[in-house]
Amino acid sequence: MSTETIHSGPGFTPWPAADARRYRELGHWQGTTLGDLLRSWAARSGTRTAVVSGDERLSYAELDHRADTMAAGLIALGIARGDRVLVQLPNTADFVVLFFALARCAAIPVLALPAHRRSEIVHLAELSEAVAYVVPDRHAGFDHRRLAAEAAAAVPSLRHILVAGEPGPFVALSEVTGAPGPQPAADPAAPAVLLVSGGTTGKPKLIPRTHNDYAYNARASAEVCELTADDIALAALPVAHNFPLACPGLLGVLGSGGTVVMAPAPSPDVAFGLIERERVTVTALVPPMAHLWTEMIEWAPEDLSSLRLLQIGGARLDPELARRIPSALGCELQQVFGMAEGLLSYTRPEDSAETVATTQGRPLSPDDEVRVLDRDGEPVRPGELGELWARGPYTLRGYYRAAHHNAGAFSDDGFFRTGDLVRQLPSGHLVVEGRVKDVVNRGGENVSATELEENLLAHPAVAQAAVVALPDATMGELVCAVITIAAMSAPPSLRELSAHLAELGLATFMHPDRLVVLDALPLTAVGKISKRDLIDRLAGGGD
Ligand code: OOB
Repeated sequence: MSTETIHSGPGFTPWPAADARRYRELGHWQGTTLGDLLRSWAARSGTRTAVVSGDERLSYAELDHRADTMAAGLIALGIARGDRVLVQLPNTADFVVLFFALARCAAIPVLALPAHRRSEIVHLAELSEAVAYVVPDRHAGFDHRRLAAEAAAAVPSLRHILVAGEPGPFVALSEVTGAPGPQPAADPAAPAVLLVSGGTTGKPKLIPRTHNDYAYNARASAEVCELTADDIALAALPVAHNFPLACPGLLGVLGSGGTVVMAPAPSPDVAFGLIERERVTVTALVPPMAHLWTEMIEWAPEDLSSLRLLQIGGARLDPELARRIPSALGCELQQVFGMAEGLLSYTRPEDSAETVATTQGRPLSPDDEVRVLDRDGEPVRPGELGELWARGPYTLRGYYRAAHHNAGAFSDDGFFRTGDLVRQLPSGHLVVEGRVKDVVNRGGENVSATELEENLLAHPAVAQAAVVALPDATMGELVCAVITIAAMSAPPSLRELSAHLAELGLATFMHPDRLVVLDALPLTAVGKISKRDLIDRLAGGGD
């Protein structure tokens, strides 16, 4: 197959030639594949530790060699250039070796998260027409070989099931090796990876990220985070997610010559011990987990003093929690607003503490273009609320194999419609105010879920809050507040919460009609509060 066919092949929307030329001329796109990047990192940092996973420690040279031997094994299995391989591995050295081995076969990993189950896996395998599916034997109490058997029965394109660990009826990933030989040339402008969209509605979509754009994503992020070869990063969130993978994450740390420590879970009982043992300097979390860390740190005997930077992103961070983090955890905080589709926004080391606590930073690249538009597609006045649209050197121009959806998700001139409601401050900093669709339509009045959640969180007894719509025959939708209770507090009644909201000056139509108190809120595969699951649960009468 010629590179041209892959490049313009079905499902992938390349950047227009003029933009591609500009991004190359500006030095953002360097024309190197991820497989070749690892080779240059190994030449530079050969004996240094690249990856720590359990008791295993891989130097850069060992990682490079294992990627080559696994690539040879994959090629022997018939994995060819442009083939998609569904990968569902937890944070282990196997993930890293496989990721680079696939790059060296010019094959494309489809990065499922360990928490995905049958409906997502079958959908992703069908959509990508994956030829292979790679799973762990068991992870977090779940037997992935059974899921693999179901997927193989349902999706005819799946020719190989490879298992990290005990293979059962399938092939052990450890057996997929061979003497390193010639490898197919990959096109740096072709997709290196298909990421799974974090969207909250409908089935997940696939996001093609090219070698050029993803390498830039990781390199520029590493610069903003001032990573050096002395940094030791904890991959705490599932590393198949864009944030711990490339923002700057695994790829940014390896590009800086540092060490990545793979954590099997982000929870304090696992992560704190690894931070102490490996002298971890930087990690990334979603807000619910950051909240848990600040609660548990008081009781934890571990020494976290090596930590210099905690990145938090993926969902709205309560400014109160943001202000507490530096003193509670003894490190700097960075807010990261990002999306698998591309655009990243970071607070910077030179930002004031208040800017870090209350904004989601500035776009990563000087060549990121952002527009904040009203419902009619007109720019809002500076500082006003609108929908964020983005275009740039690492923001996709189309979802994979989604022509119909793409027609509504991009402007004619290639801006991606993020679905996020933001304000842009005169300094360029973005403040994310919620999702366009995250409103409850209560008898024609629009209630912003985020605004109500912020006000609920201001009540001392409320630890977490999520506002969702409940269908209602007369009002269309009712406002339902779901909360968890702060330690040592009594649950407030709906009437008490209403009084609290009135005191804060919130209009009566925004007050919740229903209150549900839960021990814990359901989370998505990466650990964000999952409103979809919450709505399903409420509909099922499970409260
Ligand atoms: C990250 O990526 P996704 O693809 O899982 O989710 C993207 C969506 C954004 O469109 C936005 O709605 C929300 O998650 N989000 C935030 C946020 N960061 C992401 N909402 C409020 N504040 C933030 N800081 O979640 C992701 C990818 C790369 C880096 C960081 C996060």
